[in-house]
Amino acid sequence: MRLLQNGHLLVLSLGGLLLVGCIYLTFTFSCNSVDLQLEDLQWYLRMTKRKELYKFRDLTSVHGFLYKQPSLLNGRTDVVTVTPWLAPVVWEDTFDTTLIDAIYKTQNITIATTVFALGKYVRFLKDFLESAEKHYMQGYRVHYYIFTDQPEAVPMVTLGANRSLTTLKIPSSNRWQDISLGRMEKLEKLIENQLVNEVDYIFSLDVDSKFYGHWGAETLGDIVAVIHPGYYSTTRDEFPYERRPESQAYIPQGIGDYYYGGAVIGGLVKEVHKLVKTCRIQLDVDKANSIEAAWQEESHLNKYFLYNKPTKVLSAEYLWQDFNSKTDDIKIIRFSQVIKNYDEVRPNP
Ligand code: UD2
Repeated sequence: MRLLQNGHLLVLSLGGLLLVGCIYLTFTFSCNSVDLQLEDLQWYLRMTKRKELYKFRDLTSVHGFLYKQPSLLNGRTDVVTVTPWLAPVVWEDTFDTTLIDAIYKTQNITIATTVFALGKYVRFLKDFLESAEKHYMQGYRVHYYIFTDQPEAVPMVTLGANRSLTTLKIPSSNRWQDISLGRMEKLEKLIENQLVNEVDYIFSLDVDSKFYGHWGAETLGDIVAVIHPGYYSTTRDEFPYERRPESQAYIPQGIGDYYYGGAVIGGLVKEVHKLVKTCRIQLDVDKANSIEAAWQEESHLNKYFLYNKPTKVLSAEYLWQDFNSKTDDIKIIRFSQVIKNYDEVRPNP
């Protein structure tokens, strides 16, 4: 009798375990099918295979390398060099290029650099590329990806050692807003289809711009934003964030850190993928609701960075505008938007 009771108990326990297991599996699979699409899963597996991705977070320095002693008492006092969430804000005199290079050059990294040059914007490519070859990531492996509707118009610019260029043909649009907005989706696909296995970092840059000074590995970080030069001394309520609650880019008055420019997005390929995918999804929702954010993808970018703080912030030295005169706190202009006749270069007003 006692044996029979023990047997029942055993059967009941096993049955219970089986039931719990089934419930767990059903729950897990149904959750996955909602939250984790198959493509996300495949993407995750591909990324985790790249274990070396995480080595970039180690800032290993070379033994015996000599450089100027860093000070804890003397430094820039005219500008803020760290955000309230402790991400560095990169200004001249906040970093030592020789030390930065000693750290990053041992990492054997490749930096993808994407630009879009559609319609009349192909005219900006020559100055962009020639100036990049003088100032941008010198000594590092750089692969430019040029998205254009006119591959034949991509200028022949002599590239330095370890620098390469791929032209990717895409259709243009008769609305400049769509060109600017469409960059998120194109970057998402490029990263997924190609860059994930080929490069370590990526920068997406506006083509109607030129490099005037050093832009190096001090700009590398997990996820990197740039301060928009037009708003670095204004209050958050003056930022041109999207203010309509109907848009996915909505940021109410009274909140916000900085106003970031859409002309520069950078970071580890995995982190930039997360950013562009999130923004693309939000843009799709807005499109379905027939709403376009005030500053297109820049508005969505600002929303993203409000809730996913950048790990490095580039000061306005890294995104100036040629029509602005230099201010005292900007000791060097490194990258700047050239003056353009909007009515003449854009396909629509
Ligand atoms: C701002 C942003 C820009 C983007 C835009 C969104 C800065 C300095 N600039 O500049 O990054 O967020 O607002 O409204 O932060 N393009 C073409 N062909 C065209 C039109 C655009 O290739 O006919 C590409 C090109 O790479 C260009 C980029 O889209 O650099 C942004 O367009 P824009 O420079 O005309 O935008 P803008 O000046 O309003």
